[in-house]
Amino acid sequence: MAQYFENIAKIPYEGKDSTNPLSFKYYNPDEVIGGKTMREQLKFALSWWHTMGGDGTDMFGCGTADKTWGETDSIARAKAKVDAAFEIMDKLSIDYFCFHDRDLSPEYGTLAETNEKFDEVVDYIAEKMAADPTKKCLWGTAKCFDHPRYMHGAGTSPSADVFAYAAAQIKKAIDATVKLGGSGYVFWGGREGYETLLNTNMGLELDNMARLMRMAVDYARSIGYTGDFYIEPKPKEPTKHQYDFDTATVLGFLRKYGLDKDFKMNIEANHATLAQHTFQHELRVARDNGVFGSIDANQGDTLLGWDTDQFPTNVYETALCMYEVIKAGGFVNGGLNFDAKARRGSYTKEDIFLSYIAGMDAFALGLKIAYKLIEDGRLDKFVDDRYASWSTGIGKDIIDGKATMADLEKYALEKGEVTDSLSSGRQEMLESILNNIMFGL
Ligand code: XLS
Ligand code: CA
Ligand code: CA
Repeated sequence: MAQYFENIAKIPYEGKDSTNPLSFKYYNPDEVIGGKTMREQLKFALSWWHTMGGDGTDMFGCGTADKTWGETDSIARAKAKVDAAFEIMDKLSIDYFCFHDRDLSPEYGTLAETNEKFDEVVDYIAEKMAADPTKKCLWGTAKCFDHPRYMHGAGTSPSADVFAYAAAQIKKAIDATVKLGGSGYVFWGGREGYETLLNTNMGLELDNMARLMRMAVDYARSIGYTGDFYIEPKPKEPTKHQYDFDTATVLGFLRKYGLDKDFKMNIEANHATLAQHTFQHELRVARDNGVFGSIDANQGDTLLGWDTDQFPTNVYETALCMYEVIKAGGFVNGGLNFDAKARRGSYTKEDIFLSYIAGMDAFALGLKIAYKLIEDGRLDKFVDDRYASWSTGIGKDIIDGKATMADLEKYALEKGEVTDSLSSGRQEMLESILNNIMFGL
């Protein structure tokens, strides 16, 4: 088997004092944290689109990285990508991968031909997985936003023919996900949104999006799929307004259409930033509503208004993310998919490894810090104390449904001024505790 990265050996864990850039400083796959190995806790995944296909092309210039994998023929290239992906996963100790149908195999002249070639590549991946059962599919999805037919959306297209075409494509992507034993299927609303309401029947578009999701779930269950379905919120880009704006908006949509028992969230850090939320906010909304599922691990740039999909290196963010993941009970079918790309200027093969190492180490550190935060207990205790008035007296009566508006009026009239029942929010002290725990040098 050809090696695509012959100058790069399997990346070892060398610990925090190592200066070898091609080593992990914090990610030690077999180290046990919180009763499970890091590998089981973090469930890292490679994203096929960025890593195997993304060559740095942007609207100002062509690609800088060579992602042809030495092949010009399209099927040969698709299979070379598979070989290279498995080499990368092996050398980085990554167990999972995520894909769009068209990342694996492009479109050909007709849908039938496209499907036939796609099957050939999926079968090839299945063979590789049979030879190395440590490699698993975290989730699959369909790229219903690339081709011109999807210019006005897929499930929300004004054309019923385009809706039908998208359904056919999604059915096939579900088949592939099931064939590869995927534990998740993602709906990211690529162009499911609008540019102007002047030409848009928003009510019909949302009804149709729900219809497509209902059909997809029913079909997948009918063929024995037992994994999760995820919606991945994003507020804008490519459309001005994306219907799956943020977790709270998606929850409203799911509940309206009776889909809330069928879907969880795939939360992406950069999309949270675009929605002007913190990553932790989106995770908390998902956790509090019982719909936390999976994560697209990356980071945006707060100075830019677009989706930069950078590798995550901000340890404050990864720590607070892992804090939410642990509090949500950890990953079940989900994991940490690196929906991230090396910068256009980081174009060498080595940069693929260096960027994954940076992201994986940042999450390994985040995991360790999150456990320290929980074991330390000061933050949790502060929050518990802050809400102590809800476990006794009038607070408990309200929670137990025993207090009426009239009861509360009587209580307030008797009590007098209540400002003294408050105490300081101590934000600065808590941020300092966080620093103390993170950098307990
Ligand atoms: C784009 C999305 C996309 C989804 C999968 O912004 O992040 O890559 O994760 O379709
Ligand atoms: Ca994503
Ligand atoms: Ca993104």
